[in-house]
Amino acid sequence: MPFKNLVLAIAAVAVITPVFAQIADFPADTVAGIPANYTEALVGSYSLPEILVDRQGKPVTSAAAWFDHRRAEIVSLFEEYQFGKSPAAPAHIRYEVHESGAPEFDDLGKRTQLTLFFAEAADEPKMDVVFYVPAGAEGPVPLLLYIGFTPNSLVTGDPGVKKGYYWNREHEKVPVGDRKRFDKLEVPAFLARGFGVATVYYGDIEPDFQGGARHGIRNLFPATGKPDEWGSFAAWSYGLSRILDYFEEEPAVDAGRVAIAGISRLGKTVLWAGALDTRFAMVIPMCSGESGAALSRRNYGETIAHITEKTRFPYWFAPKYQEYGSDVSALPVDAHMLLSLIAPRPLLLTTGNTDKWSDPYGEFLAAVAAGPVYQMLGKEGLDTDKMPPAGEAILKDIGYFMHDGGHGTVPQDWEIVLDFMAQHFL
Ligand code: GTR
Repeated sequence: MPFKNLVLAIAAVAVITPVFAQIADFPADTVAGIPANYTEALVGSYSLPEILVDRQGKPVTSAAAWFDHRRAEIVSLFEEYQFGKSPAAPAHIRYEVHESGAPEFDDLGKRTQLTLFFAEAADEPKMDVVFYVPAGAEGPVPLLLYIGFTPNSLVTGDPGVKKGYYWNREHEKVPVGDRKRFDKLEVPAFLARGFGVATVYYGDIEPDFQGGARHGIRNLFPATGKPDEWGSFAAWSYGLSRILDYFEEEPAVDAGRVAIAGISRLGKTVLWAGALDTRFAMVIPMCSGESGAALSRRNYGETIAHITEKTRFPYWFAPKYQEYGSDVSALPVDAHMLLSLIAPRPLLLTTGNTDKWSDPYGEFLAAVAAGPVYQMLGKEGLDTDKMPPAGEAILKDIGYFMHDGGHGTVPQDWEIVLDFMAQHFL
């Protein structure tokens, strides 16, 4: 659309709708042939499924009832309708440590590199993990485990890290070579605050394309062909849990204080990983959006219809999820319930005020709606239904921070992550 028309369209929308203070309305757009709404007044009305009423219709009023059955009911609903059912954890994990405690970052930290194998006999698939702990640490340290879009050498920018392989656009696994660094993790910032930091490339667990399952860990398990067959999010989550299995055997890391973080599709991944595996002590989905922390029932930005459209990402989910693109109100779950599964553990959502596709306000509302579960478990939700302006964080047991900017992260997000980790882990 020419710029002048765009300005007029924004002005027209602004006149007829009360523009939500933090996020300016925007004209509709079309993705995969499906229109996307960016006007708050056109979101429509919806009612969220009750978190604290069980399947028999009984109110859930105590921590005992939550842990006794309601939480498990919600997990099964997400398995059945959204993410699919993951296999049980293996009895034993196989790994090889290639390097241990190498001094790095001007002696600020010590680096360890290992490869984790998913099968006892076969060497593929396998994932490379690198982690750093502060050089002066005397005991096991709390750590952030980051799942990244690129191999570890690119995420860390550390020339000592094994270069690795990545999946290119042609769906081939190729050496990193001199590919440029992006998806940057500031390792020294974590070390300086007394935290360890680890990273893994999601493509090592399973490549991200339709049919990628046969190159990844799902290939190791018989396909069920059922509506609740596990999708990529469940596969990537399974990989993260195996890294935590390793940390339980690693004396330098406190496996009881491991936070997980990921951006966008990997933000959705860490939410499901944290919901399934309660050993993760903190969960940080960054701009996770639709089918992550944002309410699917809001018709704003990406919807289930967009995300599961056949040319896009149906393979991320259980096949059944696709049925709800045309009728989200029939879906028995929504994002507020996914967030509630992290309770009572600390949960930090980061978003961006111009990242409309991911619906930052929908993430805020989901966090508000998950608050009663935190409160019932003796913790603090956001304790407000007033969205903070961009640049201002709320950091309770649920945290919410919207940066001024778009999809992804800005340096300020990472300062908030470090503050949130310090608040809960130190
Ligand atoms: C988009 C997708 C989003 C988000 C994003 C990303 O294309 O629609 O749900 O996952 O990809 O991962 O960057």
